[in-house]
Amino acid sequence: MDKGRILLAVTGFNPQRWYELLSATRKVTLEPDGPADATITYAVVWKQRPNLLSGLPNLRAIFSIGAGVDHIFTDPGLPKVPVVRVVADNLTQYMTEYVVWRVLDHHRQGFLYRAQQKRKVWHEPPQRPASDVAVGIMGFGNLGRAAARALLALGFVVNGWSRTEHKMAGVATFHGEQGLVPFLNATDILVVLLPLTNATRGIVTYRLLRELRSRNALGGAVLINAGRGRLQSDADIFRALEDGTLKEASLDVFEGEPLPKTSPLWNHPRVFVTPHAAATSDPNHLVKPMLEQMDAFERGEKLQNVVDVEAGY
Ligand code: NDP
Ligand code: OXD
Repeated sequence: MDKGRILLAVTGFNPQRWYELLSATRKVTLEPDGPADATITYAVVWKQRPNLLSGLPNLRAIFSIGAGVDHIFTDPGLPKVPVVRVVADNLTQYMTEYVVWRVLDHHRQGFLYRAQQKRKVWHEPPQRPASDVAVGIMGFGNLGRAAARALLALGFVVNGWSRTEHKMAGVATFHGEQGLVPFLNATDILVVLLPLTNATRGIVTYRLLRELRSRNALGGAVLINAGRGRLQSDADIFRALEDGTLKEASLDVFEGEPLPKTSPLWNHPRVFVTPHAAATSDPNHLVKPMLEQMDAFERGEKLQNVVDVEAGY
């Protein structure tokens, strides 16, 4: 089998580096040569333009530039070929760093100290051990489990919630609808690492946040969302912060991105905002395994990390 040509279909950022690296071993096209371009075998995509891929007669697989694939499934004309997502040490490491960074900042009272520094206040509040704080990871997949291992090593109590049952030494695991409330009731810091699917859209509501343990060592419940913005209601989070349901939040993702300048979350004194930057997809680390997968596929091997289209992740 010849080396198949790649269509690189990206919106929202400049794909130049992806183009250069993918071109190292294969021919790469940025725009198909007409709707039925027969030269294209693979598509490497991030939020591709709708219907761009429909009708490419020789398309064999779609490679997501990210771990999430919701940006692909919004395409009404998505062809029925395997969709491969990113599972890579580099991306997992970035996400673990983000989760540990944000959990430690909330745990070690970063918001309080930054406010004190502004006012030149020299005051040491009481400290508490990590073992008094339970971090609940909602979405106990590749990224959630890696974050759990790092948090366990720091001494936190760790809970995990997933769709199907998982076991991990040292972690209290919960699954399915029946496991959700018990999981939340045992959690002080909620870390959301779910994919966006029909089953998870809008799951982080005010009602859900009310189930977190707020009489706790931290003095309130904390939300960290690095999954997807449309898992949450921004308005519900604001409400929860205002009435004390939430003490603080770290938000990397939002219902609408970029976060509108009018959003009250930007200036909230107990919210830490990052611009969907928890774990960047770095072509310097991700292109090589993508090209290797294409080579292996052409040798007759099975594609790895193929998404379950029914489940949506
Ligand atoms: P995985 O597919 O490995 O894990 C997803 C987890 O969510 C699994 O544990 C899965 O359960 C669980 N899950 C899915 N649907 C449900 C449901 N209906 N109810 C309960 N649990 C559910 O994905 P990753 O860990 O690799 O990535 C997670 C998400 O992180 C991505 O989809 C993406 O949206 C986001 N992300 C964000 C980034 C950022 O920069 N902000 C960067 C990278 C990823 P089960 O184990 O039973 O299948
Ligand atoms: C991803 C992302 O899904 O960056 O990888 O959001």
